[in-house]
Amino acid sequence: MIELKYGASRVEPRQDAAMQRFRGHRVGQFIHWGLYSLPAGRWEGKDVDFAAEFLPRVAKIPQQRWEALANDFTLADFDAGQWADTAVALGARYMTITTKHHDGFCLWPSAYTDFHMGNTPSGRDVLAELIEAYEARGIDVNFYYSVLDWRHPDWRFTLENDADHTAFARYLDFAMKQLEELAARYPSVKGFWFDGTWDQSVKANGWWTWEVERMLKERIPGVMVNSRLRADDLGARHIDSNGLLMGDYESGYERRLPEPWDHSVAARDWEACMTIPQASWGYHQGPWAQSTLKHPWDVVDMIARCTSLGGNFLLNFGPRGDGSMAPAEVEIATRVGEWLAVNGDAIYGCGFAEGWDHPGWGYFTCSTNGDVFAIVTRVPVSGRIRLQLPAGLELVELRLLGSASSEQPYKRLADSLFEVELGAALSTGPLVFATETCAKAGPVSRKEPNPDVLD
Ligand code: FHN
Repeated sequence: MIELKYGASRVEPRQDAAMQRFRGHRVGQFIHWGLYSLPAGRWEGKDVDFAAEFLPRVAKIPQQRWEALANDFTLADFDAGQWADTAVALGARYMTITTKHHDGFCLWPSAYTDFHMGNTPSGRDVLAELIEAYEARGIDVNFYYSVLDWRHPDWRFTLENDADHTAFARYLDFAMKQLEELAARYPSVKGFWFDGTWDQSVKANGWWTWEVERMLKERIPGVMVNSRLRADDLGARHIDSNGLLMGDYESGYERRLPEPWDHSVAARDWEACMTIPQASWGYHQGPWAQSTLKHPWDVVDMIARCTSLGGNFLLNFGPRGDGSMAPAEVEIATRVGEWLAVNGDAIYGCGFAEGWDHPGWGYFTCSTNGDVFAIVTRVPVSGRIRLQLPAGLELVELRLLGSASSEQPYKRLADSLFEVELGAALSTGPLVFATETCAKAGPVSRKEPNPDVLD
């Protein structure tokens, strides 16, 4: 073990009520909204085919012109209730909103910069409005905060000399004050989601990331902090130099998910975040983004995959510059939510199904009471799946969620192997079967070893 002052604060996952609540949520709504939502990936009449929130960098927009966008951020169509309704439609149990992204613009009236929502025409406290609307619907609110800040004069990517160290120390002080401010203004926030922490300057200041976590937890008991905030004494990120998770859950899966058979990830709490278009977090109006929107069943597949591996899924929305949600994203949310309304028993509060091998046709999930669900997201051309039970279990019943039929659409192929006929219900999207099993009587016969696979 390496002696670390700023490494992980625990060896085992958190088990307190706030953590268990977060773990059970499984589905969250991410929101990227800021000045970049106004140009929405287009500058001077030309589409810039890159993530919309990177527009000022990619299109090399002069700082003054970027800041002038604040005058157009009028919130003409912003309605916190409408956003929260979209989260309800999605079936999200929590929401994470960008309080400050890399361009430095703050969605709250910060005392430590002029570049904030309070200095836009409406001057509205949108974070307060959002918290009220979401919490009224039973949805937890978390804050995204970018440590990286392209605008702040003291931000440094690397620390080359004494002057850099001095400036960056001022920057860290500024960011700490902003975080204290957020915690004081919005004490019901349930978690902080940090980003922009990958530069050498931050990695060289692991103590600060540790101090931020400590400060937030002292001010808001139970608050969650993602691993992306953290660096240890030696600059290791997410996982400290002794292999232990820093923060409360691992947040390294961004626009990618673990392999479906990689059960090792289930040993930790984790969350994956995902865009609806291929690669933009902020709203991008061009065909580069709009022609790549995910199908609702792709999203369901990802939710099921994350749940089956013990992780949460945070689906990003990019509201438009006027404050309205993009209709195509609302439509996707609604379709996913309709599926969850029928099949949510297999997702909320569920996790890895110990002993059930990953099936090629989808996923197994397991509730806290041990109920196992078979989620069929990849239908074989035969319209049938093979259901392999763990050794020692007997199948008693299969119940198709959302169906009143008591028909048992399976037959035994071998000892613990069953074939399930999927039937006509397929058109309604991924099917979920609740399995009822019992222990087998008599000696347990193990699966035949596969001679092509080496253990
Ligand atoms: O650069 C950002 C990006 O804009 C977005 O905020 C995502 C969300 O996870 N995080 C960063 C890249 O890691």
